[in-house]
Amino acid sequence: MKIRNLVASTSFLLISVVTAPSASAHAALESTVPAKGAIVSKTTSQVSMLFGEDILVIKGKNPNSISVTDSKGKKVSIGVAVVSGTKISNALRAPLSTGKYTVKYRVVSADGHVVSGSYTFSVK
Ligand SMILES: [Cu+2]
Repeated sequence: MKIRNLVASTSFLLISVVTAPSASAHAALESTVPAKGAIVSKTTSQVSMLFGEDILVIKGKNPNSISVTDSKGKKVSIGVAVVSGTKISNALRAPLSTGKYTVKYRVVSADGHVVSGSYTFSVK
């Protein structure tokens, strides 16, 4: 192999590694309802999240969870998270009291990767 070809193929290899779709290879959080930092009414009865890719559902087993707690750490999410394609939602114990709420989520992408995080919203 000529040096120039070697350099070319090495560069190609490097580019391939650098541009490997690590972020897009699994479900990234795209939007939430309520939105991050939003101020919503007491009648808000569920949280839902939309991901960029399908969320994994194993028949009879749900590896995905959403937990919503108030400012004192008291859990207000009830039941289990419901998954439908790229959407996951969880019911809340409405009506909610005024204050700040933290949503913690852990979902498994269709490719098996775990995506987790948290955000807050407020009730006025
Ligand atoms: Cu992935």
